[in-house]
Amino acid sequence: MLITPDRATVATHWGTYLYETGDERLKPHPIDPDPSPIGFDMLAAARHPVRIARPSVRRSYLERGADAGGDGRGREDYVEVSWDEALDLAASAYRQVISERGNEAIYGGSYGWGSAGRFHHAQSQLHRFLNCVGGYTSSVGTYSHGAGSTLLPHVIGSSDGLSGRHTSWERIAENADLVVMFGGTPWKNSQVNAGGVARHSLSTHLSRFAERGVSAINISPIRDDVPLGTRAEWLPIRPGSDVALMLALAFVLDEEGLTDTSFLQSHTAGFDVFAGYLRGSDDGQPKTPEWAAPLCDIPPDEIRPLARRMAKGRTFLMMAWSLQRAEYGEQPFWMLVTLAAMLGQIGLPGGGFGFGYGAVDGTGREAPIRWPSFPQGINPVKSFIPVARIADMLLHPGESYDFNGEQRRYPEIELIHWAGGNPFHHHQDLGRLTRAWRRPSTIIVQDHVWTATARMADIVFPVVMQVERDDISCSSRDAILTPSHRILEPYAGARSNYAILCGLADRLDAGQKFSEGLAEEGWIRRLYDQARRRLADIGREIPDFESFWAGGPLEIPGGDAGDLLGAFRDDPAANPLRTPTGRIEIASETIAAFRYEDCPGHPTWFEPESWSEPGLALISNQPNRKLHSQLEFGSYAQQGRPGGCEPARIHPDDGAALGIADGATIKLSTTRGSCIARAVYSENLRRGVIQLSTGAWFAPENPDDAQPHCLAGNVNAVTRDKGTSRLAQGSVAQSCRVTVTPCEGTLRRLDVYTQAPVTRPRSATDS
Ligand SMILES: Nc1nc2c(c(=O)[nH]1)N[C@H]1C(S)=C(S)[C@@H](COP(=O)(O)OP(=O)(O)OC[C@H]3O[C@@H](n4cnc5c(=O)[nH]c(N)nc54)[C@H](O)[C@@H]3O)O[C@H]1N2
Ligand SMILES: Nc1nc2c(c(=O)[nH]1)N[C@H]1C(S)=C(S)[C@@H](COP(=O)(O)OP(=O)(O)OC[C@H]3O[C@@H](n4cnc5c(=O)[nH]c(N)nc54)[C@H](O)[C@@H]3O)O[C@H]1N2
Ligand SMILES: [Mo]
Repeated sequence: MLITPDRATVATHWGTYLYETGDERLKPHPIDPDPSPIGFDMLAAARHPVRIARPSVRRSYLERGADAGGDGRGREDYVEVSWDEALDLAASAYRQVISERGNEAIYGGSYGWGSAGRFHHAQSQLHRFLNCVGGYTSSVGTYSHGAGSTLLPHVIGSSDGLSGRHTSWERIAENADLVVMFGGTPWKNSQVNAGGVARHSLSTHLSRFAERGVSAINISPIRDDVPLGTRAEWLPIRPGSDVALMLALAFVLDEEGLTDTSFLQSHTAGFDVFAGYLRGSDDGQPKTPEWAAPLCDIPPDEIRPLARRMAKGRTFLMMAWSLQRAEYGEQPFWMLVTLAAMLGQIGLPGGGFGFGYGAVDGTGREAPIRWPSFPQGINPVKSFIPVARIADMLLHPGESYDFNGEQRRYPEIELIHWAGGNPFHHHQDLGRLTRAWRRPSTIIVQDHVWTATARMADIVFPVVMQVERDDISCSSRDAILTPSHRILEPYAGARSNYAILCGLADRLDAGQKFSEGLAEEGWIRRLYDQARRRLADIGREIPDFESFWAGGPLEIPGGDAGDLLGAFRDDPAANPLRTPTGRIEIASETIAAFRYEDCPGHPTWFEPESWSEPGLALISNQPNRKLHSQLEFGSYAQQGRPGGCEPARIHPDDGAALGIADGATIKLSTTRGSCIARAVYSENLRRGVIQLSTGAWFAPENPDDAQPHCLAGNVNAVTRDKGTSRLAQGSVAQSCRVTVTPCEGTLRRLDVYTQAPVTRPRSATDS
């Protein structure tokens, strides 16, 4: 076993922390100029009563196996069993499904963030195991930017500028005059990055903007989407209407001759097709500022000067990922690229566009090498779904649906295995997911705590937390490699994902294939050595594993991707884009040929269907005090829930009109379900919206309700489950309106954060 040094580091998705022997809390690591408080209480969290202590099986599943059916999920209690018993039960379910239905009947998408670490990455562990036993139905895309990552390859030939190869913050800060931020760059979101954060840097970048006098404009329903200390102008736009505003900006550029026509001619395709729509020769409606104003709630006399300002100097257009997590979510991204193309600064230093600058820390940084990761192997099964279509798949097996030009069929799923995600936190319309989830015959979940998803499983395997295992951390685009040390013994009977899957693979005759005969330490050393060799290949030396392990974060100077599409700008003939025309496709013949009425061949304004629902527009953005639902039971997240309720921000004028006082308990309802929250008055929100972030644990008052009422405030009790369009089928989490009413009576005590649903521990063994 690896030895933990006296000054240990813990490298998480929310930052790198320091632990010295005897400490009760983690401390910020000196390398980090702007640490996140999310991680300080991780040691206490690791000893919390909602930890899963031992393998547990839903009562009727233990009695009758897969014949028990799924109706008892979410309604029954759990019985603790030995590791051998639990693994044997899971292995026999696997054998039965594989022999009777084939591997396609296993859903292993297992979407979710899990924990940081190149080796213990839960999803990679599960995927490798599944590939070793014949494969599985997988998922493609993300909840983060499923619409964007499907659309952008049609428009610019890749997803550059979305999840990597961004123009760096430094280039923008040094060259731009004006930065327009659709959806802002919230500090709360830049606390995290998948795989780890060594140095949080949003604050540093924004102070450089201030020093150079770069103007920033925050176009968002929420003022503090740009940190309040930043000198940013605020245009409080109506949510879901950014395409209308951008069309009006484009209209002014076109009308006033401010468009870079030579860039459009040399680097883009289809502007004339789009211009017919913009000018109204197609549909009789020119997209003027007067047309857009009632849609986006920004007056024409603010839209016109903004278009002129954009054309005057070096302008960078940023857009948050959340804008595409909405009905017709492909359109704002396509329109942003179009607007940037009309300004003609794409590829110039600090000009052009990019997505997600505030979504996570580290946007615009590039790794020196491709960091090694735990190898998943190859999935022999070709069946997949767009990730956010899970409930559709379970409710409509065999039915056809459209996706990115293909007509596909949903597979029939008999077994679901999840490790490192919490679909009963993350999916929309959880009442619908509950009905869907009761269909398969076996559900296996690995987690460290009794999440809503664990409480909806048949077989539950307890997993060690990050502070209970060793690993190496680094986000895939960062340049700082950090040891993450084990500082606590595993809780009760918990095991690592690796140990659990080794046990299962052994029982399915795939043990050697899965482990290659290596113990955990062997894999960690192997991954480090791979990194060391890849770095040596580019002339960079790093110490041997022992010195790395005893030391702290290791910084290898990384790179900078240059300006997004810079090479293409310099010479489009020599560096064409991977689109059919080799150019930026303002209109796409490929997409037009799909004939999707909800995603035609050029950027188009659609009024969201959700606008016809009653109530306030709901913004279910990312939470400030946690990463999604993780550590929600811990003290830092719970301190953000005074009175046991998740805060929902609302403008005082809306509160007064609805008879809701500041601090009152409220109910948010739709036809799909409802949830409880506490009203918090704020003038940092535009009127007509309410903000309830994600992350509360799903705690339906009655598991039999078709429209669940969530007592903990999980916003997905009310949201809509539908695809962005037939093109990308992404999540539309942000398109929802809710009726808000005062909530009378006393609140029922919530036990999801304090109690395990295990009522009759059998003489449990930790073996
Ligand atoms: N309404 C609404 N819904 C949304 C969004 C929104 O904007 N609005 N955003 C969406 C987005 S972008 C995302 S990415 C999703 C996030 O959704 P998820 O990624 O599913 O959320 P997490 O809470 O991070 O879930 C991770 C789970 O893995 C567990 N875990 C952590 N480490 C390990 C490990 O090592 N092994 C195992 N086995 N388990 C581990 C944690 O305890 C937790 O239960 O939510 C989506 N849902
Ligand atoms: N602390 C913390 N940070 C996180 C996460 C977390 O759970 N906790 N999750 C991480 C993950 S998985 C992801 S994918 C990223 C997501 O990153 P984003 O998708 O950018 O995050 P959101 O918080 O959903 O949205 C950012 C802001 O967009 C604004 N917005 C919403 N709708 C509209 C609109 O129609 N128009 C305009 N102009 N603005 C709008 C909202 O005011 C919101 O605060 O965040 C990551 N960062
Ligand atoms: Mo995400």
